[in-house]
Amino acid sequence: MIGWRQLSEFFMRHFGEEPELSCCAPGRINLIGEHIDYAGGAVLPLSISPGVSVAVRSLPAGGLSLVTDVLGEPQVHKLDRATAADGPAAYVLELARLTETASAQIAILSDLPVGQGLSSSAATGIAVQGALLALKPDAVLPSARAVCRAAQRAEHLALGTSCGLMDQYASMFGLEDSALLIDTWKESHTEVPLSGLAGLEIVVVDSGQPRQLAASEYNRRHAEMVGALNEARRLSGGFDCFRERPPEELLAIAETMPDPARRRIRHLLSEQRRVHDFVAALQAADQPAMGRLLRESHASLRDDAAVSTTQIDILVELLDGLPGCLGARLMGGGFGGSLLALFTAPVDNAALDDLLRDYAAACTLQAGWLSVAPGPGAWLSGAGNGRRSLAEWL
Ligand code: GAF
Repeated sequence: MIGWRQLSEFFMRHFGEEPELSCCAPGRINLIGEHIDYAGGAVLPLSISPGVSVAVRSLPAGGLSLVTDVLGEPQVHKLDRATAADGPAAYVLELARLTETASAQIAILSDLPVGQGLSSSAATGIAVQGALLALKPDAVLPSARAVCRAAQRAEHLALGTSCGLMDQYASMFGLEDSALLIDTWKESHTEVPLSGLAGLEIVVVDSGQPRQLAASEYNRRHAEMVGALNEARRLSGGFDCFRERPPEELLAIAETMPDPARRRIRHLLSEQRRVHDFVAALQAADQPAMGRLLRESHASLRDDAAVSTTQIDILVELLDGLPGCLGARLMGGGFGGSLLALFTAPVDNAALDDLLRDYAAACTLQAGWLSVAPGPGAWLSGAGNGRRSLAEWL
């Protein structure tokens, strides 16, 4: 994560003065529980060490100014409705509106790869709001959960992705030594210690496949899932969250429904079971079981959720065949983007590089990989101050 010194130098270079404070919010990986967070499912992400860092300074007037390295060559942008029609600038403008900030200088730096399923936009949503709220500690502050929901809403409105709450929640509440089992229906979580991953390396592989249609396809899967769930709710005589009903009962109902509704519900139910099985495997340090669950998850994402691509399927298969790889699967929204793989540490770099060359030859796509480590959830800091957890402060 980019620290105070580098961030405040960047801020001073563009605004000529020191920032007042900063907020840093991490990206996340999702161990398991994909495409179920918008349907009330329980999911198992963990926050990682790279993330988005935001420095701010309040102004009595003059509007909002933004400088960032994520919009190409850094330069100061004036943020108003006329100039920020869509994309990242509109997103930051929406986040400022949510915190009722009319005038401020904002600098954003990120060491989180963008578009690789590590949830850089959710981290931005948390870090921008955290920093702007910290500028006015005397105001009535929203709860940490409300900040997560606001970031989610801003993503819906400004970026056009009808995402669930997993990424924002993981970025806000993440812990260095635990994954979070998030109940997205109740908006609560329990901590699952990561000691069961000892001796493993968490590898994120960027497929190199651009996610141009990702938002529209993702939104379509979301709509299909919600539509299928509403139909199952009607046929079953009603429920609030699908987890109130025995999965066998809902599966039997799903089998009477036409495709794709049947397959979407099948994914929801089987992925939910895998999340709980993964928690048990993590607690028992049963690493082969974790690998098997990742492989099963990918099969379901490919066949029932239909969010994979031919290229990603090829890459998953290549990774699964690599000595030391326990299992691999598509991670995040899908339709390109990243994969998650668990490896017995240390990863054989040369073998992995060779594999990516084979993949490049087969798919004409340049893939890359990085090993990620867990990191803490969002925090506030300033010149000479220590860190303060954002979730605890709110
Ligand atoms: C994206 C979304 F932002 C999440 O809410 C989640 O639905 C994920 O895709 C798929 O599990 O990261």
